Amino acid sequence: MIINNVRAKLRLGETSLGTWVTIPHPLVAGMLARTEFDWLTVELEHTPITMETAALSFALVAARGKVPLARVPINSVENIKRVLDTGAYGVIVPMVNTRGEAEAVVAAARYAPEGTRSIGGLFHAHNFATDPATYYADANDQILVVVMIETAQAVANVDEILSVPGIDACFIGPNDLHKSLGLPPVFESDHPAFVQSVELVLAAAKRHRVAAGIHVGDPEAARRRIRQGFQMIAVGSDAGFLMGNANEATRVR
Ligand code: 3PY
Ligand code: MG
Repeated sequence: MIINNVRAKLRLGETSLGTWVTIPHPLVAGMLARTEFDWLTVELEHTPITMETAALSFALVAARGKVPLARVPINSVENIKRVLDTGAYGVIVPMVNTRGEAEAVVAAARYAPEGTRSIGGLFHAHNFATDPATYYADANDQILVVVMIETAQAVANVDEILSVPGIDACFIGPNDLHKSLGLPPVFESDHPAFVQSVELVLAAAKRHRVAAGIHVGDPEAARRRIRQGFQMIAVGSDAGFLMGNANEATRVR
């Protein structure tokens, strides 16, 4: 069975770089899998990407030796089950605000005894280049479980959330976090409420030995976050890269 090397790296305290796949065609994920990104998150929260497109994207990314992740639309058993059963190597779950919600994520993502994930399917095993029996035996050691901390409530509850067994990483959504703090949504700001929230989450992640992650807008911000102690960094998105370069290309007149 293929090892989820992003989970392995994070457990060793190493840094891992990825981006968001939002354009609804598997070829986009497949192309990005030919870059140096370690992982690619298929974005199901804010895009029209269907399960079929997501499954094809997971397959192409895995076949190219990279780690396919899925951000689910909302924390539910159905969402988590479907992306894992169609071959994602991990889930990123938005808006996890309480310990109970974090426990529900782990229950949905891990097989018994750590959780209550239902047995079934074939695509998960194929993406890990193994058979279902081996997958069922090893999945709990390979699936990356990431909870998003992106509200003031989640920051207030961060110790209760991150102490739930079975969570590998937390991931800050800076836009939602700014909004929740009553600030305009952006990837980065110097607003003390935002800066302090980020530091609180980072310190809690260290205390509970889970990797800390964050979404940033550009490589310079990624370098800064890595120096600060973040391990799981998402830089931009496919659509952002496309529009950024397209706008740059028109700056000839
Ligand atoms: C946010 O910034 O709110 C995000 O969810 C980024 O992934
Ligand atoms: Mg968000």
